[in-house]
Amino acid sequence: MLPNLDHLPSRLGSSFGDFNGDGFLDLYVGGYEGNGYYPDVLMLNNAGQSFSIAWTQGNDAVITVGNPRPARGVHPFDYDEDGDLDIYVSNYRIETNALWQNDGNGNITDVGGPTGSDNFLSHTIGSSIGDIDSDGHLDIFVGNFSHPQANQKGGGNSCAIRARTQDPIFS
Ligand SMILES: [Ca+2]
Ligand SMILES: [Ca+2]
Ligand SMILES: [Ca+2]
Ligand SMILES: [Ca+2]
Repeated sequence: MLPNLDHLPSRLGSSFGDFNGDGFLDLYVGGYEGNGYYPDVLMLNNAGQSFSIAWTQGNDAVITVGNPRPARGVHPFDYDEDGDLDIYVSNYRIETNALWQNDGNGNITDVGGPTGSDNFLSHTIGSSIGDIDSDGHLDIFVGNFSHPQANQKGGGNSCAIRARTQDPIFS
């Protein structure tokens, strides 16, 4: 059984992954916007029997102050190559994207800013993960909404590639 979530039409992205490493798939559900803004939640799998909400996003928006950043895409991957799944979240309303670093037990901390992956001042619709430059490290392709917005990052086409370096930092 899944916990009930308010405002299901405002849930545009979600993804399964074993975020606490117990062998059971957990679920990260993004919260977008509608008649208000809705937080992302991380649900942990109770040994294949049910899911419980273990974490709820705070009101971390900078542009739409007092609300959670609105998510449109959820992309788990092990960005720091320590064996656990971290989560990249594509956020709208020119809010920063999140890169939730996992401590291995499903406790997550946003390192989007420190890692250079937050793609500040862009409406991100969705992203994709892959080793774009074939150096063995997973990179991020960030798909941004392209209405005229002089201060969007990513140059003329508004999309951006965030290539992971050794550190791990994205450039
Ligand atoms: Ca799990
Ligand atoms: Ca990791
Ligand atoms: Ca980790
Ligand atoms: Ca790469």
